This record gives sequence, structure tokens and C-alpha cells, in this order.
Amino acid sequence: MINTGITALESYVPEQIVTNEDLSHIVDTNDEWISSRTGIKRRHLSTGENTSQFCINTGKKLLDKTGTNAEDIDLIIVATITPDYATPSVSCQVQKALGCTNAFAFDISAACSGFVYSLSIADKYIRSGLYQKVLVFGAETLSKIVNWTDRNTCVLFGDGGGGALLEPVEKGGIVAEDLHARGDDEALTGRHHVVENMVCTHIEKGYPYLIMDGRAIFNFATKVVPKSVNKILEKTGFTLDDIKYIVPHQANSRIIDIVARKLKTDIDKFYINVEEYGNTSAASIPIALSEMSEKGLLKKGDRIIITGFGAGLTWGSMLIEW
Ligand code: B82
Repeated sequence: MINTGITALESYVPEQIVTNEDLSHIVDTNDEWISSRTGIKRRHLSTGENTSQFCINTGKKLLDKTGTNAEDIDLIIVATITPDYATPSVSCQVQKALGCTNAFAFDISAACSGFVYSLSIADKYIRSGLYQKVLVFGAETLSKIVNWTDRNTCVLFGDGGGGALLEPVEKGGIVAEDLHARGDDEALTGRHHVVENMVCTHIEKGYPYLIMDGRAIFNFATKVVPKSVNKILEKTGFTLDDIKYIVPHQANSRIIDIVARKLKTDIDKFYINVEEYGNTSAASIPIALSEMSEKGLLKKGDRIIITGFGAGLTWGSMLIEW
């Protein structure tokens, strides 16, 4: 039986750091307001690099680190809601830049759940036995779609990317998943592309930025995330004592506090780095995993649950064994 393992993790975030104090000079806000409601202290913002560059830099590190030849990569998946172009896909830009001439490539749009969805897809290709080496990225340049005059949203988001090399393993790896979507809920939307052409009779007024009903998505996240984590435990027969870390999408530390309380587990089981990067949507889980790997927190035999939730609405969790 073929399982899918994560054999390497890397990330790349832009160098420029913008603190809450820095933001207080462009909108009416302050560090106390932002950090007490979100846990965010600073975020990395792009000074010009686009989403593809975050993936390319991450991908180079993954190939170097593992001694993998670019031509041996079979598939590249990029989870993003902020691609450089409508077409070509970010994954095709990565394929070209890394020289992965034998890989096919596509992007996935599932907002903050994008990395979990993409791992799920990669898992099926590898389990089929037809493909062996898959690069999966989550990367965003959210600063492109944030309204920098809206103090309620512009303080929340950051830029960056992370990724993983996935390969067949004999045991462990991706053990279980629980994926969902609820398209009828529009509490979080971003950049409306309106129809405008010579036969269009009614041109809608678009809004080119992220919009969120904070309270509504907060309630959504604190309801579905504990349920989804419990579903994973139910499917596998494990309890939270068998799980070393829960790695949630880094949207807001208050969401994570409530999820921990509802799961009746210690907050220390959760890996949290929202303080440093803000909300980077599809990039938040791979950046967190890459940091954990760098710190030596992911040891052979460790089980973790990753859980993504966001616009769509979409959400999903996965149990991965190291
Ligand atoms: S908030 O609405 O302002 N709030 C909750 C009542 C303050 C604690 C808020 C803030 Br500020 C920041 C983020 C959220 C939030 O709920 N975010 C999300 C929830 C579900 C899915 C995705 C997100 C996200 O921000 O990516 C609420």
C-alpha cells in the first residue's frame, strides 16, 4: 500500500517587516487594538516580489535540500487566491523557473484552506502509483488585494509562501482527511471581477479588495474547526493525546484560543505564529510547518493535525504522521 509522505518543508517570506506601529501612521489604529484582537504584531509585505517568486524561492530550497533533480518532479500544485496573472498559472511559472520540464502544473483556489485541499489532491496522485514526486505550495501576495484605507482589514494580512515535497512512503504520511465547502456563505470575499463588455447591459459596481464580516467568519471558524478535528480523531481512532501538534490556519489567535477550549486541550498543543506574519491565507500552514521543521519540532513518529478554514467558505483538516 502506498502512502503519501511530506519529505521536506521550506518557506520564503519577503524581507520587509511592517509593524502595527508602522500601520498606525497610515490608518487610524494602534498596536494595542490590533494585538489584543488578533495576536498580530507584525507582518512581512512584498516590496515588489509577486506570488510566483515566493514559490520559486521555496521550490529552489526544497530541491537543493533534498538533492532532487528538477526533471524528476511529476506535478506542481500551487494554492493561491493572489496569482501573478489570470493565466499562466503560478504553478506553470514555477515549472519554468525551476526547470521541472516533466511536470504538469495547476493552481488551486480555496483561500485559507488551499494548502490542505492541495495536499489532498497530491495525495491521490501519489497513492495512485502513477506519480512519485509532487511539489505543493501555498503562497499569497494579499497586500495586492487589501484596501489600505480600511483599518478593519488592512491590519490583518501579510505576504509570503511555503511548500512541501511529497513522495511515496511505506507507512505514516497523510493518514486521514476531512474536507468541506459551503458556497452559500459569503462572509469573506475578495476582489470582484465584474462583467464589462460591449453587449453587457448592466455593469455592476465591483469592489477590488477583500471584504469580511469578521463576527460571522469568527463564529463559523470556532464552530467548524473543533468539529473537523474531532471528525479526524473519530475516523482514525486516535485521541488528542496521540497528537503532538495542531497546526491551524493563522487567522486570529482568539479563534485558536476558542478552538483549544472547545477541544478541551492545552493551547500549547497549537503551533501559533500569527504574531510574526499576520494572516497569509493559503501560505499560513506551510509557513508554520516549515518553521516547525526548522526548529526540529517534527520528529519521526509524531502525529499532527493541520486545519485550514476560510473564504468560499471552505475548511478542512488532515492528520499527518512523520
Ligand atoms: S473580528 O471580527 O474583528 N473579531 C472577531 C469577533 C475580533 C476578535 C476578526 C478579526 Br479582527 C480577524 C479575523 C477574524 C476571523 O474570524 N477570521 C477568519 C475566520 C474564519 C476563516 C478565516 C478567517 C480569516 O481571517 O482568514 C475576525
